[in-house]
Amino acid sequence: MIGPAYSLFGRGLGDSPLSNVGADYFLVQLPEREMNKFISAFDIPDFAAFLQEAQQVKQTPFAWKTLGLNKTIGLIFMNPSLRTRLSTQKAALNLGMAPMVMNIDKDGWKLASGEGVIMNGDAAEHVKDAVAVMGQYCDIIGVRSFPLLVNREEDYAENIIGDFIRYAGVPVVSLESATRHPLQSAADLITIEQYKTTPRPKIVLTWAPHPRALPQAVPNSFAEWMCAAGADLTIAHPEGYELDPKFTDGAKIVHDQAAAFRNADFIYAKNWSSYHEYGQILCRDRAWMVDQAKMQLTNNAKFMHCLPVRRNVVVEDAVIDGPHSIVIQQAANRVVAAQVVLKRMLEAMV
Ligand code: AN0
Ligand code: CP
Repeated sequence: MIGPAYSLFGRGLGDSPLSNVGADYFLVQLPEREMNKFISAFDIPDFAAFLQEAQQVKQTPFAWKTLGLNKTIGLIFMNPSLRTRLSTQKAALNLGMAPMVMNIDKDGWKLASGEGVIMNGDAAEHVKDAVAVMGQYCDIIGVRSFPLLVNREEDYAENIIGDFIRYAGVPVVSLESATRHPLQSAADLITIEQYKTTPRPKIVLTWAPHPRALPQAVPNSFAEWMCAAGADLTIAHPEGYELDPKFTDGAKIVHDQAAAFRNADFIYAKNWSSYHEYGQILCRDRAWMVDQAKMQLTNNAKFMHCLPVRRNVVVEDAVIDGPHSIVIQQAANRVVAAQVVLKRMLEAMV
């Protein structure tokens, strides 16, 4: 519902949803309409207004179909993607933009990075030059680059997206970086607002097993956005899977999954590898899979996952195919989230 009664986790429209993130943030905050990057929750200083815009975009997706006329977005992928690749193109097309997609890992030159590097190895081009050139062809650039999960300091320094911001000369959108996936989290926030039946629902982010070591980007980002929005967030995971505390300030952290599920309104499942024993798989206990028995403990909770998901490893078929699963609606909201972000960037250009 759009209107004066609108609220975000019980907060009024005039309240700052980011008031719990500390004073530093407000010092670096951009003016509201100047949006030259979208890499974290802090690039949305007005969650309630963002959600209102999302409602408008959902209702009338083609109302801004000339806003992006003669504007081009480059979507640069260093890793695979289904949803981000298609939903961001769809969002750009709804706004009248022309998308160009490049799988730079397969179709581009191998890139070097870092200052002063002597490029006598595999890399034919420096990221500095490649990104500056992309900026000549594009009005907005999106980039996906996963962490290598070998060196925590390197991954958490976010050098790749940092290089894009430094050298592109145009606004940059994260399509999932080493430590965050903000377009996913924005869609998750929109989805929770859409399906919540109480002002401040109980939201549970639960770790679930997976055969491969996965990034912490999705859970980091989900926690960051939910905490910034003032949500009631519980994070359940086996010991050793604590996330970087800078993302979880305000969340309750527990190791008893069943206890966490009690009275939950939303269950958000995701695997991640260890942050402390960086990139390691510490637990393979199948009991952490989300199944019907555990969902019975909840308050008829909606089931969420960012997808792609491994069925009967992360979540049982009966749950993901059941009446409380909203994973497809969640994926549909990726278009809405991307369209609000691109719309804001385009509006700041005119
Ligand atoms: C990725 C991850 O966990 O970050 C992408 C999720 C959107 N997932 C996989 O690699 C399976
Ligand atoms: N959820 C998500 O970002 O999916 P893709 O990796 O398929 O883009």
